[in-house]
Amino acid sequence: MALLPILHYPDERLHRVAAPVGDINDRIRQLVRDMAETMYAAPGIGLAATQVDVHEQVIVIDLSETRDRLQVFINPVILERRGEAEFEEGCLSVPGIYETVTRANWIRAEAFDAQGQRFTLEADGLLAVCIQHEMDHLQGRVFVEYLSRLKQSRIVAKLKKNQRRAL
Ligand code: K1U
Ligand code: ZN
Repeated sequence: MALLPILHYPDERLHRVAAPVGDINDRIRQLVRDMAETMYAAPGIGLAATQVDVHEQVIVIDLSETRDRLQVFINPVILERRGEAEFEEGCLSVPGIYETVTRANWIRAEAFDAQGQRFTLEADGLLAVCIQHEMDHLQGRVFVEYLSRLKQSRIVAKLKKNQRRAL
């Protein structure tokens, strides 16, 4: 297994649109294992392939406290959305920034697992938020892009300052 480097906003590669996975084969299963290791190490509760500079539709999520309930979504599609909820979100590609975003509070989604089995799932609360946040990554969208231009430029300035401090 390998820890993969995570791209940081405003890296242009975070804006690439991910292609559907054609064949769920050993290469994709290795990518899933590496993404899971990277997410657990960060630590985070989700990760999209876009964030590790792989532009294919693969997401991993684990909301469990025991960190042993990995959920894999390959070629995910949202079939239905209901309601609205505000949630404070974070992002491994925007370290140290937490902002409130409004999203659907209930979704029905379809995806393939790492064995190539299609499944559907209904989600609410944090799981619904996390799936939507990760699916946005696959579309090249980062959560801070829901905020005002002023907030976005303040966030970019803060991230650059933090990067300079870390050198
Ligand atoms: O996409 C990502 O960068 C992962 C992101 C997922 C997410 C969090 C909150 C709302 C929506 C989506 C994160 O995991 S940020 C880190 C985080 O939330 C966390 C880290 C450790 C323990 C608990 C939460
Ligand atoms: Zn994110």
